[in-house]
Formats: sequence, structure tokens, C-alpha cells
Amino acid sequence: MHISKSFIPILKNNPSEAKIKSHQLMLRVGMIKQSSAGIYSWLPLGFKVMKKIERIVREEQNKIGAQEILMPTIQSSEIWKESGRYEDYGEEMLRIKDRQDREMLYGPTNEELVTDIFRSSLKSYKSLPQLLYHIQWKFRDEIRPRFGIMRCREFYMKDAYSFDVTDEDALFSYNKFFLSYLKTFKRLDLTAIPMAADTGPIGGNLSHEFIILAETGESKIYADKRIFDLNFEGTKLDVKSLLELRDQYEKFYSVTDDKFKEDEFNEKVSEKNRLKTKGIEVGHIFYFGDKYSKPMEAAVDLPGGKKDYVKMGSYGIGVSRLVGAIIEAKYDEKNEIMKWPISVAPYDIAIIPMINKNDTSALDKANKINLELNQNNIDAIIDDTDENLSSKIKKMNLIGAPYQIIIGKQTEGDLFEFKEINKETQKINLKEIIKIINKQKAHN
Ligand code: 5CA
Repeated sequence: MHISKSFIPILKNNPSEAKIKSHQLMLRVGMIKQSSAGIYSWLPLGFKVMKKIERIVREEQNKIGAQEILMPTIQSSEIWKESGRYEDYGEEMLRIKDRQDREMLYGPTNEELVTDIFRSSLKSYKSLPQLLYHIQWKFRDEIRPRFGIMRCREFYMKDAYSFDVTDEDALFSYNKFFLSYLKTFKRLDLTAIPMAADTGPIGGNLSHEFIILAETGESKIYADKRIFDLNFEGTKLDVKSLLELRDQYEKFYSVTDDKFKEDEFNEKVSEKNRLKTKGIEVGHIFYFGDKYSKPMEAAVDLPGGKKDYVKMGSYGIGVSRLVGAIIEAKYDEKNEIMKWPISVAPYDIAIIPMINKNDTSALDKANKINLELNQNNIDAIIDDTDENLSSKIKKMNLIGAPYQIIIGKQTEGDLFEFKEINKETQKINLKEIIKIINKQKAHN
């Protein structure tokens, strides 16, 4: 992609309306554009990053045997009346009337709709367990939308739902998601810690929020620092290993604000290990048994001839919020350098040729390199403008392609000035460059 042909509307300065770095950067490099309060359009750069995050989330869901579906954004109020949440959900729910005067709503979450799908299709314990998920827009009429796409009204969420016969089976499903979430966030180069949390309008009595540390986060957290050193690599997807994994995490105090008790914290955590800080909630998992299946009569036949309501859980990841969360974690505000992990970077590499009007040889070289990179599945952006080199580098640092090739006076023969963003320049040939980038990509 040539920057002169791209739709990347970069601003000279940070927009004054943005209070946190992710919001500033997303507006500055034209990743999003606000369309009304708490509602955003995603422009090419932002959309590319979000789609790459979505791909990783999807792959990790598939790995635990969850099956992808797609439910609509607009739902009928009927099922919400059945579960009793139509009234309870309050003003956060966007209610709509269709031309027949039917009460509809824009889905804030999908427990009712998925329960309705389940009950109309599956009737026997033999079909269980079932794990279903979709990745779809949600709407919540947040009282105070803020920080750009971090707390907005329309957002993109992965929500999964589990259906099991017994509580034990259901906890196995819950624990599968527990591990899957740790892996998903790790692939995004984030350390997300599971923290005991309140269940709010979703309900149930078991729940973990997955939180990454960030000063600008909205969640207050209290934890034993040692929880950050835990390792989940190699955990197998069987009942025993997953129980041990959760035990291992739950041994260390880690709670959100609503579960916090000062006495308990001081008693359980030695002073040197106490961490009181803020974080961003990037995922949230819930176990709520028959909270929806009972009122909505989603039951299956059991082996002895009896019937029982299925036991359910739900599991959310804020896909659009993650774009902002990664920026909060990786953006070097002082030096204005965005370090996207290569797995989600909008471009793998920036090609920066020094161009002056009479001499297009650097641009010709850049185009040649681009072709070869493309043939090796490397997505490059070329700055083909005639701005000076330092402003081009500044621009590319903001966009955040993890690698840069500079083609200028120093370029001799086959050797290019190549560097990982914010690191030392090395002079190497294109073959080696391709090797380095593809090795890094394979790793993620
Ligand atoms: N049904 C459950 C699980 S699927 C559910 O809705 N959980 S949730 O309310 O915790 O939302 C899941 C995730 O969506 C959150 O962890 C958060 O990352 C994201 N999210 C929630 N509200 C917003 C919002 N207003 N703006 C952006 N992301 C949000």
C-alpha cells in the first residue's frame, strides 16, 4: 500500500478531546471516526487491527471446540420477558419498535437468544456439551461513554455460551474458557490476570474478569503480585489439569473493587506483595447454572427418563476494546512510538524511501521490495510522499509497523537499512529481512 493512495488521515497534533493515549492515537492516525456519542466508524487502519484481533480470538475459541454461529443484532423483546431481564436491564438497553408496533431491542448480550436457539434444537443429554460463540456488534446505552472505543455504546464482542448436563460438566466448560482466555491474551502480547468479580446484570455466582494493568483503566484491582509470575503453558484440556490451573490462580488474592475487603487483603497478602492499582477489563466469564434455562424451559432428557434444565455459562471478550487496550499497554507516549505486536499490527513493515523530485530511484527500489515482500506474505506500507525522512519516520512510528526499511543515501547494492521499531539499524539483504519477519509472524 502506498501512503499517498491510502485512507489514513493523520493529524499533526493530538486531538484535544481525547484524554487517554489509546483514544488520542486512534484519532491521530485515523483508526476511528466518531459518528455520534459513543458510536464510531472504523477506518482502514483501525479495522485491520480489529480484524486481526478477531482472527486470534476465533482461532482460540475453535481450539477448545467452540462452534461459531452468527446471531442478529436486533432481538425480539419476547425472550427477554421470558427470562425476566426485559425490565431488569433498564436504560442501558436500546429499545426499538418496528412498523407492526412490536417491541424489539438492539442486543446488549445474547443469553436469551442463544438459549432459545438451543431449546428449539437439542433435547437429549447425548448432544451435550455444546459450546457456541459468535462475534457480533452489541449496543449498550452507557450513561457515560468515554475514552473512545474503550467504553462506547456500540462495540464488537465475542460472546460464547456453554450448555452442560451437570454442574461438574459445566465447570469443566468454564475452565476451558479460563485457559483459552489466558492463551488468547498471551497471543496478543498482553498479560491478562483473572480476577474474582461480581456478576452484575448477567447473573450467577461464579465469575472472573480478565484484566490488564493500565493506569487509565476503569477497574480498580487488588492482587497478590505473585499471580503475575504464574505459568499456564502446557496445561492440558482435561478436567484435572484445568482444575489445578484454576486452583493455582485462585491461591493468590486477586479481586476487582466490588469483591474487595481491606481486612481480608491485609490478612492474606504480605505487605511486599500487595498490589493496588487499576486495569482494563478485556474479558469476563460467568457461570450461572439454570438462571436462563429454567425460566425459558431449556431442558434435556436424562439417561433415566427424567428431564433437567441445562447448566449454562457465558464468556465475553471485548474485541473492539482490545484495540485500545493494546495501545494502552504498548504505546510509548513520550517518544510517540506505537509497538504493535506483529500478530495484530496494521502493516508488518514500513518502507521509507528518500524521494526528491528529480530522482525516483529510491521509490523504484521500494516498489520492487514491496513486490517481493508481498510474494512472501508480508504486508508493507510505502511512504511515497516527498516529505523529509525524519517526518516520514515519525509518521511510521505512529502507525506502528513493527519493522522499517529505509532507502536512502546509505543504501548500497543489496544491503538495506533495516530495523525493528525503536531498535538499532542493521544492514542486511532482503532475504534475511523476509526470514526475520516471517519467523516472528510464525511465532505469533
Ligand atoms: N454475556 C456476557 C459474557 S458473553 C457479557 O456480556 N459480559 S460483559 O458484560 O462483561 O462484556 C464482555 C466484554 O465486553 C467485557 O469484558 C468488555 O471487554 C467488553 N465491553 C463491555 N462493555 C463495553 C463497552 N461499553 N465498550 C466496549 N467494550 C465493552
